[in-house]
Amino acid sequence: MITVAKFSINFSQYLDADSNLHLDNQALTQAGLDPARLLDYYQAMLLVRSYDTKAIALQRTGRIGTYPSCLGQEAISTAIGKTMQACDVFLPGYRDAATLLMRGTTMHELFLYWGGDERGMDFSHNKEDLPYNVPIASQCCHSIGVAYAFKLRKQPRVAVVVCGDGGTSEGDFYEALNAAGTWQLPIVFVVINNQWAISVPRAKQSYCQTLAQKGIAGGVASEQIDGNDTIACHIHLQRAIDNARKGNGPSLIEAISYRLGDHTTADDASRYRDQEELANAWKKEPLVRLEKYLLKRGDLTDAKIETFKQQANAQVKQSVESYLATPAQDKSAMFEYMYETMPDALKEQLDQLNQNK
Ligand SMILES: Cc1ncc(C[n+]2csc(CCOP(=O)(O)OP(=O)(O)O)c2C)c(N)n1
Ligand SMILES: [Mg+2]
Repeated sequence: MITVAKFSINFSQYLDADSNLHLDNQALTQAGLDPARLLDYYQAMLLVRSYDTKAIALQRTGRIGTYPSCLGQEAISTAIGKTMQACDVFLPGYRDAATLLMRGTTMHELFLYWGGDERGMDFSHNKEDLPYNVPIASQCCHSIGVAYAFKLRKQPRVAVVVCGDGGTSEGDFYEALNAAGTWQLPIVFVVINNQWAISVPRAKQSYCQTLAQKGIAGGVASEQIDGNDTIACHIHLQRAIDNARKGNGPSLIEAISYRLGDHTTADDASRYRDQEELANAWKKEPLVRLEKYLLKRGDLTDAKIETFKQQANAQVKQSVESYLATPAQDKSAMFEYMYETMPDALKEQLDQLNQNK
């Protein structure tokens, strides 16, 4: 017997859970992570957390619908947005508000969407990014179409698609990996492994040692990183995106993180999740990890933190006010998005709606 193929999956972490950096300054500078850039990340994560907290409060008071919190995933999600170029295309799941915000989507737009108004997904900035995708992992197949178009047009652009640990069990995920590998498409797949798919824990999701190794089967360069380590997220995403842009093919990054909140506001995770596991996960969360590191370096002070928090909260408050002041669309709007020419069955329903007004 001979071994015909051998694989390994690397795991990378630079800023550990205790905020110690295992990377020399030269490598940090080479990666473009000077103090100003790291502070920019910190501020971005603060803003995302303030937005996320307010979104939950708005749901609790009946002013938006069901909402999926991104608490705990701020490092990987902001890094995706900050390492992509404006010309690239982002394909989100439903938990990727942080990336969309970094791409230029406004908070006002996100609140509109979660409030049931589809105009929120008609992005004012990143026009070619796709809207939130709720059917699990189908965005992976959409990313094949996007990246294939880039390749055909010979454009140096990259599609970045996110799915969850649960999403990696879907046929769409495997099919997309196979196509991306076979055609060597400019795609970066980011699997945000937050350890839970609603109430299904990672251990029951797949017998694979890593989710990253699923990419290897499709011929996609794959690795694992600490998704709560901003520095690892930035460096490895930048590398994968640059490679795809240069024509060096697709990559998959499994970002290890943790869903610190409920699955959505319609869930109560305390019914199925061990409180000790949750308490341990809080010790590894990304925002405080970066905060402690920047404080240690003297690049951040308690006074600056307070100012940044106030600035973030003020921005969120303003967006909430503009959202709440937006008049609702006419109910007929929900019939008008799907088809260029409305089919008879829909016309009938629209007529009924108008009669009942
Ligand atoms: C095709 C499909 N099947 C089932 C669901 C119901 N569903 C919604 S979220 C979810 C779990 C997804 O978990 P994961 O991929 O880990 O993403 P996370 O919510 O943790 O970010 C499921 C099964 C769905 N939305 N789409
Ligand atoms: Mg998950």
